[in-house]
Order: sequence, then C-alpha cells, then structure tokens
Amino acid sequence: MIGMFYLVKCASIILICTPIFFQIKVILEDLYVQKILPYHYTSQSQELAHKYDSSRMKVDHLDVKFGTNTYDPDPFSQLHNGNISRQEYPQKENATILMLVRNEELEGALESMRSLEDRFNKEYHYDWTFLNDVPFTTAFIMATTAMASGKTQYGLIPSEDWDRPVWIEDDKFTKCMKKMEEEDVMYGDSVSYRNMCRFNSGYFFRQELLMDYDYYFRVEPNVGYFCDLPYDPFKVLRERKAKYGFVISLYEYENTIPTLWDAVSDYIIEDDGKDVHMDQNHYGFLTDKSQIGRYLPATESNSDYNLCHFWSNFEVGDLNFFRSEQYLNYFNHLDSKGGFYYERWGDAPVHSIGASLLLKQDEIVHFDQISYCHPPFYTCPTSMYARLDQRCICDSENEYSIDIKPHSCLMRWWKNGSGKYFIKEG
Ligand SMILES: Nc1nc2c(ncn2[C@@H]2O[C@H](COP(=O)(O)OP(=O)(O)O)[C@@H](O)[C@H]2O)c(=O)[nH]1
Ligand SMILES: [Mg+2]
Repeated sequence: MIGMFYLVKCASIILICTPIFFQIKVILEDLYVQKILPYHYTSQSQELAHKYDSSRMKVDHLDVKFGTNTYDPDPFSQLHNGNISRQEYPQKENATILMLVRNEELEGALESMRSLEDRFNKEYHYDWTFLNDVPFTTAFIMATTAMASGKTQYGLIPSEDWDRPVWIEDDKFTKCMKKMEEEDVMYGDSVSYRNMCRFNSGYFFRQELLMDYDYYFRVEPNVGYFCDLPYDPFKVLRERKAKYGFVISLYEYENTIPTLWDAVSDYIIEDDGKDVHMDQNHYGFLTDKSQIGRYLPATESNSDYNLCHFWSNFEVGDLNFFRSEQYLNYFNHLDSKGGFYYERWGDAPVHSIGASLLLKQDEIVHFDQISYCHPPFYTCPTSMYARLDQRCICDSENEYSIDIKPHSCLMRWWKNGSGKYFIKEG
C-alpha cells in the first residue's frame, strides 16, 4: 500500500516537472549551440592557426617527410619533441619560389610543386612563398608544406594592395566591364582577375615576406616542367647580372589593352630619356612588325606595339628591379590611367613592356632549356640529346609546342632581343 503511495507520488512529481525539465533542456541546448559550440570552434581554429602559423612553419617544418599512414593523430607533434634532426639547407641564391594562389586551387598547386620539386628544387631546397588575398586554410598550409623540400611561408595580401582603389569611378568601371563582357573579352567580366593583374603588375614585390629576397621564381597552379632543369635559373640571372627571365613569348589579345600603348607612349615622352634608353633597351622587340622567316605577326594591332609579351605565368626575376624607382615610376604612370580596371590590362604585357624599356640588352634572358607547360602551350627542347640528358617527357614536334609557331614571339625575340644562343654554351 505504502509502495503504491510512493509510486503515485513520484508519477505526479514527474508529470508536474516534465514541462520544467523540457524547458531546462531547451535552454541548455540553446546555450550549447549559441555559446559553447561557437567558442569551441573559435578556440579550435585559433589553436590550429597558432600551431600552423607561418613563422612556426618556417622553423618547424623544414624538410621533414612523414612516414605514410601514421596512426599518430597529430603527426606534426613529432617535430616538437626534438627527435628529428632539422637540417638547414643554405639557400644557394637569395631567392624564393613564389605562388599566388587560392585555397580551392590546392590540388593544382601541389601538381606544380611536385613537378618543380622533382625537376629542380629537390636539389636546392629553395623556400616556397605563397600569397593569397584571403587567409590560407590549414589544409592548404599542411599539404603544401609536406610537398615542399624547402621552407614554406604564407602571406595574406593587404586589401590596399589587392582591391580596386577608391579613385576608380564606380559607374565608369561597371559600364566598361559590362561592355567587355558583351564583347567576350577574356576575363572581361571578372573583378578578381583585374585585382590579380594589378597586384602582379605593381604589388607582389612589395609584400613583406619577399623583402629579404633578391630573386623570385613565379609558379602557378597546374603548370608542369617536362625536363630536369639543367641549371639554377637564379644563378644564371645573378652571374649574368640579368634581371628577368622567361620561356614563352606570345601575342597579347588587343581587346584587353586597347589604350595600354597610348599610356606607354605618354610615359616614354614624359620620361624624356631619364630611365628609358632607346639605344640600349629592347624597344625593337615590342615594335618590330616585319616578316621574320615565313611569319608576319600573328595578330594585327592598331598601335605601334606588336603585342609581343613574355608569358608571365613563368618568370624568374630580380625583385630589386621591380622595387626600383624606375619600375615604380613606370607602373604608377600606367596605374594612374585606370586601365587595369576600365580595360583589363594583364600583368604579362605590363611586365614585358616595363622590362623591355627599362632593362639593357642581356639583362633579359630566354631560358632555352627549361621545358615548361601552362595549358594550352608548352616548350620542349628540340635537341634529342638535350631531351635525353634532361630526362624530358615531351614532344617538341607537337602543335602545342610553341617556340617556333606563328603565334609565338620567340623569333621576334631572337631577332630584336638577345639573339639566339644557348645558356649552357655561355
Ligand atoms: N589568391 C588569389 N589568387 C588568384 C586569384 N585569381 C587568380 N589567382 C592566381 O593568379 C594566377 C593567375 O590566374 P589564372 O587563373 O591562372 O589566370 P590565367 O593563367 O591567365 O588563366 C594563378 O596563380 C592563380 O592562382 C584570386 O582571386 N585570388
Ligand atoms: Mg594560369
């Protein structure tokens, strides 16, 4: 009887308290979702950011390769316990490999890295510097650091070096972009592409991570190197006192740069021989439209500019040249015209015209034995012995092997630039 009494009492208490319990449960759940969970994520991401931030990466993750399929939930921890000897590789030249890249291009970045590491950097261990307009993800940092044989470092580009400057007029910009979109201009409708081109033209060399280096080797995601590099291109530049090196040269799409040459001509007049020395530079390479062998320029142009440019997705260059007052004057002059936004000026013609006007002959190098592919074009040594010697995997006869095709400017470079020679022969 007493048992029955307690049972009924308990049941009635439960019945009375159920709504209260339910309410408490809802409140606790809300608290968890709104307060505790976000705190958990924030603190977790802060912990990761701290653990894998660029300065620690530089020190900790030098050249260590992990065993495959480790069960260690934190394989990086073995780096902290001092068991692994960290060997410092001296930089043979004061140089870094440089990649501007988006987080979502990770696989392409790794492809390029693997290729360049195999063909060149595994012997040299040059640093890799990655730049991005948004923070790199931990996944990106970890994967690229594991792929590199040298140190890695990651930079966030400040908004003032990347975004559209305030003096670009909104209405005019929108109208110009719309017009380019209607005319099917390549990347004509893209704001981010314009940011990227202006950044590469005038700001990459000002990034803090690059300040201590003299040379850079530009790499893009999804490029490849088909042969072992037969020399260190940084060393070639230093020994020759050269400032800029390229492998592929093409004609630019004129509809991306309708008024670029007007701006350049203005600049040359204003400069009045101070920095631009016509008797020593490569003006001829930019303006020669004569027939060379069987070929006239592949593209007609409406100005004196023949549209030839070095394909800047591959570059090895001297950062001090880009940081020089001469280059900055040239860039500032062009930038003030607004053509990076009102048109869609590419960094390739801007670099190429700047280098061709400001550098002396022999300060620009054509790396004839570096076999390089940025789809759709590639270069491949024509000499069978070079291909065997450098373990090449490429066909120099293929239609996309660009060197002496009508849409290549290389013959124009041989005629008006440094002449044709082989670096190995000196
Ligand atoms: N971080 C970042 N990198 C970009 C952006 N747009 C282009 N890039 C990089 O700039 C380089 C050139 O871009 P890409 O798409 O290859 O242009 P394309 O070679 O002219 O077709 C590559 O290294 C890209 O990863 C961007 O919005 N943000
Ligand atoms: Mg590209």
